[in-house]
Amino acid sequence: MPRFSDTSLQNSKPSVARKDRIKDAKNVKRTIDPAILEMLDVAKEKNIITTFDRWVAQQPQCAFGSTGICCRICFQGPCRIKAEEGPGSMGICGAKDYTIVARNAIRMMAGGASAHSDHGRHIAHVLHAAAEGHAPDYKVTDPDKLQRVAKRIGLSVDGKSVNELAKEVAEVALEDFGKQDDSPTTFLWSSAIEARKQKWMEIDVVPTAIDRAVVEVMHRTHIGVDADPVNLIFGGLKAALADQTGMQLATDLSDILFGTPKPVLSEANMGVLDADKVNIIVHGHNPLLSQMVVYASKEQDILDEVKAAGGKGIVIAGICCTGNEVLMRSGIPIANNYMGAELVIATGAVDVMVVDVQCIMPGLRNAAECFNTKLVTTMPISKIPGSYHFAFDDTRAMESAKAVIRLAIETFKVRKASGAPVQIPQYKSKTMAGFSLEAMMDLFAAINPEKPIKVLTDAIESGELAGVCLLAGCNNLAVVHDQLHTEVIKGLAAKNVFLVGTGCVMQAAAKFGMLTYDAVEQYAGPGLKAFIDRLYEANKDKLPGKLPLAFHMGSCVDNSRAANMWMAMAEEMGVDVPKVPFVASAPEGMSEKAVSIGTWVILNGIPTHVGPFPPLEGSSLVWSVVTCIAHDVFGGNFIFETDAKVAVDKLVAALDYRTWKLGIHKKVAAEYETELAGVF
Ligand code: NFS
Ligand code: SF4
Repeated sequence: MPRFSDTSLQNSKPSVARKDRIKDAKNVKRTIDPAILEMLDVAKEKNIITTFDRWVAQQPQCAFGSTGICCRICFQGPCRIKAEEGPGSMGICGAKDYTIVARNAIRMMAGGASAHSDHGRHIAHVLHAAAEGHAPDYKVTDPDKLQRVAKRIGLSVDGKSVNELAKEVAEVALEDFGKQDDSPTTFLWSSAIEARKQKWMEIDVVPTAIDRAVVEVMHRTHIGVDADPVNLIFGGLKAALADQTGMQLATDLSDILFGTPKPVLSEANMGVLDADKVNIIVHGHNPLLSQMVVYASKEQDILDEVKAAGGKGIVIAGICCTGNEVLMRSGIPIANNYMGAELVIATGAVDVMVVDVQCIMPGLRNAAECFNTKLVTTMPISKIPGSYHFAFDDTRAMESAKAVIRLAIETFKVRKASGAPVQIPQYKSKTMAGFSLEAMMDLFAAINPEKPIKVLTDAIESGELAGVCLLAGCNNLAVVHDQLHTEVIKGLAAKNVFLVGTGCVMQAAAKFGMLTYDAVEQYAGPGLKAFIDRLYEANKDKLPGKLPLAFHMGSCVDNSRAANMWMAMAEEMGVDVPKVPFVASAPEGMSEKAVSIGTWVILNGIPTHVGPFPPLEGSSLVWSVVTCIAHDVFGGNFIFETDAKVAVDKLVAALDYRTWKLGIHKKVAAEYETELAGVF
């Protein structure tokens, strides 16, 4: 294979110019999900304003804001960069485009790091409380994972009870938030390979504490502090690695509390609702709430109450990442992803939508009030005017969860008595999820018990697979909902890329039947199909069904599982991560969390595609840092591209380049009988 099979792909230029990027801006039906399309008609009929209407109303959006050159950091502003030269080329304080773009960008990273990490902190507090007996409804469900995590973070495990060890692990996690010494955060450091750690040290982006990294970003972006765009970005990188720390500990501790996911079958899309049952939607992110609702829904007293109310049972279905958490561990079906939340309410079938934190549209309340649906917030930092607030009490979690279900039973009775119309779009797809890294290694171990990960790296080195892609991220109406997700998946699968993923993109995949074996037959290239078939053959006795086209690793915090995967591959291959044929794609990224994840994925040495453009284009300097220079420094860079075909071609080219380079380096190492160069 030549070094660059297609040189036209080796650039950071998007294929579509900015002015042409938003297509069909006045069309409300910006989705390919048939259930949402059906519900948009209902919403129109009932005069319910949804996010699709609000998106159209916002067009055209401000060019200053969307390219990042609007500053509101002090209230002399807003300042906008209006000219190439002269006074209008700077903010009132003299800040140039690159300072403003870089400041705005790293504040997004700090926002993302805060969200993931605060979620992780909550879990660490509950694990600690559970270990001390103060949160009796939670317990260590996976003592083996507890042992593994404890050893990895350097604790001695001998002679300690499960609760003693859990308490110590939780304490180390909590220290990662606020310790004042200059050592790296433990959960990051214990999960990265030496070569990467060296790289991060060399360029001084190692976080010493999560809170500190975030505070430092807020400080350096205050008016009149840091004006150097490169220095600013490096400060943001530290916050991004703090984000990785928070995500690693959120995943580890969730597995310890609720179990490490194993392959499980379920279903996805609105057809999972049932008009004759009590329908509860869990929406948000933290499994502390949603998993407890799932446990409570199985208790006999609750089942009796449902029956007494005339219900044929309870449906619990998920939206967003908390939906992914309970899908992974309990096979709970998915109602939809982020963009569909209001339209799920428009079915009229939802009795309670219970939410915790993150990605919960305030607009849900407007939709809920048109139906019997009760919108219930549960967390002190996340309330919505006009909705119910049931403070979720960790120390009496089961009772709190039952209270939510009882409200749903009451609402169900009112719904049934009122005879209010219910229209559930009859779309749902079968889906397989539950692929923690442990579960994947287990599959690989059936082929190579000594070195499970070698099954994957060998398939890449033999050319059967082109590499691996992590699919991550949100929904964003700047593109047609779920279209880019599904197109990117199909494109990569056809090119024999092994697909793992998290978040709302995997919910899109689930809805469109892509987490099934049927999708393997339909979309996988011959190499990918052969690989998946081989995995299945070796494991069929213990699997609940044939393996899917893409492997669902969980919620967004579970991108840490993918990071652990590429670290394991790098270790096995004896190279640093930038040499591993691994890429990432957030086809419909949107949130601050997506910005911080994308940033640390790049810091890990992984080229990362993002569909909709974050506000960076206003500074050519910052643009070139994130799309080009980052590659020279870290081995990873952003690829911004709204055209699915071009995106797939660029991702595959990045994989091919790595495979080519690895081959050359191996040949040279063999010829000179030297070690394979560790660094990239
Ligand atoms: Ni991730 Fe998950 Fe979805 Fe985006 Fe929001 S739910 S944490 S941020 S929108 S993927
Ligand atoms: Fe304007 Fe400077 Fe204030 Fe930003 S910090 S709003 S550029 S004066």
